[in-house]
Amino acid sequence: MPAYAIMGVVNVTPDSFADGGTFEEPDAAIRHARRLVEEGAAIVDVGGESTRPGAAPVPAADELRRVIPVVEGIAALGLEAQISVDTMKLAVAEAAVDAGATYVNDVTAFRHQPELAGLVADRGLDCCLMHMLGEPRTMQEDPRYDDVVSDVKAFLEERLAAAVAAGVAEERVQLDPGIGFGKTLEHNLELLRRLDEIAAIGRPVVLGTSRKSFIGRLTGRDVAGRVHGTVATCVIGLERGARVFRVHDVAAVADGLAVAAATLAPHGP
Ligand code: HH2
Repeated sequence: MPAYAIMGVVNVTPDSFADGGTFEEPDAAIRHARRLVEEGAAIVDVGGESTRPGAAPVPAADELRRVIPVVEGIAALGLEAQISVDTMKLAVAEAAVDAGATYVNDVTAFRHQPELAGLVADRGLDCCLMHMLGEPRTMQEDPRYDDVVSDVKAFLEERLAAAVAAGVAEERVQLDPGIGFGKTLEHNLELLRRLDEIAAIGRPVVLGTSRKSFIGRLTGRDVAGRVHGTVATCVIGLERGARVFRVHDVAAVADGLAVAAATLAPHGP
């Protein structure tokens, strides 16, 4: 794996917090994926269910209808990028894999449907297991930890072990602290500050800070104005050991990471 990879977000939803409704039409989503790859994304992450705070679950039939034509369309382009499906549902992941996805990004870390681990194992897929406290509908209601970094780390170690026990090859697993998923502003900053402790688990760390509300809290910007703050979090994240950056603004983050990576490793990539 190269020093880092950018995962571009393709939300095929009416209600995602950052870009809901913008890419609801399959053609618009497919064009957007092509653009993100041209801008430097090595992975495109296609999702049909918003997990923003307060979001209601989406029935599998709706998620399938949103996601599958887009995965098929992106696969048909033959881009130099891996297709990821952002879902917690076995039926959606299975259909997406049949359509060309080779990466499963599950924000419940195989807790919603443990059978998802079997699919990842059987098909030899890559996966991302993310930490979330509670569920999207209620996760931002007074989240508490003993020590947020130790708690998230213990959770990710447990989910990694569960995935391996279900037959997933350890080298296929990436881990994500779940920025914004049941976390206060201070929890998010503490996780970012001490991300090296999560990286010490020994699996690639995925970081999803893009345009999130804690950046808005710090800068006073609305969602569209959070790109500079997002770049700052990615640069810090790279320095603290993150390897995959899940972002909406690929071109800006690619520039920031290129400069940061050259500075951190002056003798070559
Ligand atoms: N964040 C979101 C969704 N999926 N997956 C991972 N691995 N890490 C994240 O931080 C993460 C994620 C939320 O962002 P977005 O998809 O833009 O919004 P929404 O959930 O409203 O569609």
